[in-house]
Amino acid sequence: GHKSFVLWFTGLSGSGKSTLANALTRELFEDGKAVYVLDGDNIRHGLNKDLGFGAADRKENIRRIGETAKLFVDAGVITAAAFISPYQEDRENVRNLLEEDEFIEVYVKCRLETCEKRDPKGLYKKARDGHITNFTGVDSPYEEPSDPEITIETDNHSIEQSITLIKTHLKEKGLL
Ligand code: GGZ
Repeated sequence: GHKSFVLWFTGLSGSGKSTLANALTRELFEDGKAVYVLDGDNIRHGLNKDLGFGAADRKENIRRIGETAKLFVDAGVITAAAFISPYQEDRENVRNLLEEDEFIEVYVKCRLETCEKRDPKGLYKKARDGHITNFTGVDSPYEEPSDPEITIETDNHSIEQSITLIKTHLKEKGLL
């Protein structure tokens, strides 16, 4: 068996969290690891479909995801969680659920302008036009991590470079 842990990807919508989480876990899977990705597709449509995007719902969203990630780690699975998770306090609470070396915060840093240009689902446009409210970066805050284990600047790094950075960190920590 291998050591399991949570890679917690935080960043703006369109920063590349899910893309990185999926690309990295694919590689780990091919190396024979037990991996799983928690993201909006499997959490917000299921367990958390009762939650919206106000501050209290986002907090509860992250709390439940943290507890879920802890269960996966207990089950021996390397878990990648890809959520905006805009509040420092909520991320700290998840960190505190886990052992010191089991929570790796990955700040997927990307200029708002770049995320907005990518706008893969057209949500920034909807937010700017007032069709969606409480949109992160537009009319809802994003609190940058103050001391993340890893920062990836997706404006400047390719997916492959980013994965290499993360894997290098994990190897240095003896986790891979
Ligand atoms: C932010 C929203 C919103 C609002 C819908 N604000 O780019 P996406 O589409 O695929 O990822 C975003 C996702 C954010 O959900 P999270 O669970 O990661 O958010 S949080 O951690 O803050 O609870 C976006 C979509 O849902 N989306 N409305 N108002 N993102």
